[in-house]
Amino acid sequence: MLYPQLSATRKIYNLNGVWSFKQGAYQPTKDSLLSTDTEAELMVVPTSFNDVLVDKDKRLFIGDNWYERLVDLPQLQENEELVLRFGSVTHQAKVYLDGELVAEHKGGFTPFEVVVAPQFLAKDQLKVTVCANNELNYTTLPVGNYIEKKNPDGSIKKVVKENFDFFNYAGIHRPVKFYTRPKAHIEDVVVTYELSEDLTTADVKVTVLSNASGLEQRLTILDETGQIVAQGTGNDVLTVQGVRLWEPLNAYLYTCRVELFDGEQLIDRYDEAFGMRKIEVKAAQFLINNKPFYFKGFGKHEDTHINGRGLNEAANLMDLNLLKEIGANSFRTSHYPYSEEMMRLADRMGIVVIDEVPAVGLFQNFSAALDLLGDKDEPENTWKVMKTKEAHEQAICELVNRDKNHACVVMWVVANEPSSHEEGAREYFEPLIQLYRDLDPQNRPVTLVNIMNALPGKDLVADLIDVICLNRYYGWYRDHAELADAKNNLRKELEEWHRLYPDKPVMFTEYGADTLPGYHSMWDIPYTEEYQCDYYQANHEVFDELPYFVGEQVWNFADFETNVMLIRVKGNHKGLFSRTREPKQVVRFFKERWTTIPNFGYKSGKN
Ligand code: BDP
Repeated sequence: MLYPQLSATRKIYNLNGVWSFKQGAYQPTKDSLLSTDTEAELMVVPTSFNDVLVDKDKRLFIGDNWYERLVDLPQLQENEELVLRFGSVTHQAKVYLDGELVAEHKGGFTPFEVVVAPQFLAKDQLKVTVCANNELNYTTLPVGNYIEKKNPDGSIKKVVKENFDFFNYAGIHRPVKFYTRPKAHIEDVVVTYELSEDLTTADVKVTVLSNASGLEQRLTILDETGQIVAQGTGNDVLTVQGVRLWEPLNAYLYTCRVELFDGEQLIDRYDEAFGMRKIEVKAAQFLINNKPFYFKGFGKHEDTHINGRGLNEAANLMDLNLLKEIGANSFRTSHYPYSEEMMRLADRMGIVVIDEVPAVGLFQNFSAALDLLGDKDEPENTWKVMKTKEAHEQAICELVNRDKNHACVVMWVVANEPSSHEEGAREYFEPLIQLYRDLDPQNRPVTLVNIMNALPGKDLVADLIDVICLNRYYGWYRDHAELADAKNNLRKELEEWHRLYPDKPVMFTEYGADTLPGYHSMWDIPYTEEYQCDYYQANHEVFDELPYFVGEQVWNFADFETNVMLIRVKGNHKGLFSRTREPKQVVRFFKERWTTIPNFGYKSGKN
């Protein structure tokens, strides 16, 4: 799906701002007006509604969250159509125009759009109503434990206990836009390229999806200065000489201009930025542009004060500036697809991204939720109780469709910490991993982020993926405050993975220790700033011994909001930065380490 862009043939109207809002029952009709409902209040778009409402029950409300506004309609040309587009609505959306249901979308982290049908364009004004439902259960991604409780008055209260370790923020999280496009238009652009062996020449193939027949497709590739470097039409392969590669922290983006012409008349134009780089996994190395890359970076969250999970572009830019400042080069979109705006920023700044679907919580009675669930029946087999296959397939399709052209994306994640050691895991994941491989026009590597319970030998899927990505907490959840034991056990486990899969690179996608800034100790006492440093030091000593260990992404970039749990002190505090992005002591330690580890050539691969 194309990101909305202004062009000679397309206009954009921003529908962000203040909308009417109500939780619970509302039936949009032709004449209804949410703003006149006695329970209606105001809400800003885009943002999570949770923290903005300043009321505990509303913050934790599960069910239908209604948004509505009136919009003055622009005048359209005879040959134009109007599209209503949402960057994301979390988690299930229903969209009504003048009270009529026109679109539904499941999944809270990917865009969707609907063409405004002609009957809605006859008036000057249109009523747009959106229902954002935030229920999660065993059919959705992420997975939630859905419970219904009885209120004293007999009514039902819906409750979702997250089967994952972040707060279930919801609402209209990303921009809402109207855009116009010609009725005969470009629907999608797929850019692939074949680089010569020395990476200096590229044969670029641009596949244009269009609903128009009989129009000429003109293709132009421009460099960053706007100079034309290749031109062609339709199915031509466009050859670019003297390629400037997209490199980590040294980005270079070309623009692929796609135009539809009727004779000499321009019908539609769309510019897609793209970078060229080569990704390959072999001999226990992760190669970018034929050079062994070392991942230095973070698992993150879309999480800021006030905005919750809503788009916060200033925070995004600040985070990537901090990421660069500390000497990092990458992040993982844990645990869901991040905004299109963030992906575009990463492309421009040369930040390497591991891209993840919201497949988190695929572990029945995941420990983070355990103390909330209380006395539950014995867990059954995850793969018998989860009914997430359909949602999972859809999430993969929509993610690849959205992010396929991004140079920053170097690998796909099929799931974070699923129960990959339980019977049925292989049958569940094999077709999903294959789906990524079938869909991705750039054939990027695919991984599954492994949980500590699925140790080598127990895990049932590692042979199907390209890179062994591990979330490990030796020195925190295991060997707590026993860093010498932590090192030994970590080394033992890594050696075992390498013995089983000698050709696959191994990396950490999570490791970390909760740390409360301002807590200090002469000794290695957990939660202190000193312990965080000692914890990382112990882990790094092991990483540095192993030639097949190709990356370290810490958990987490910043402290973030979670559900209330015994093991969470107003959120998860494993950040190197606080939630307000103030550095903990460990930041200096990382900066020293990461500015001395080169992006390329730090590890030699197999030993
Ligand atoms: C892992 C999860 C992550 C948690 C983290 C932690 O992937 O979402 O926040 O551990 O416990 O289980 O801090």
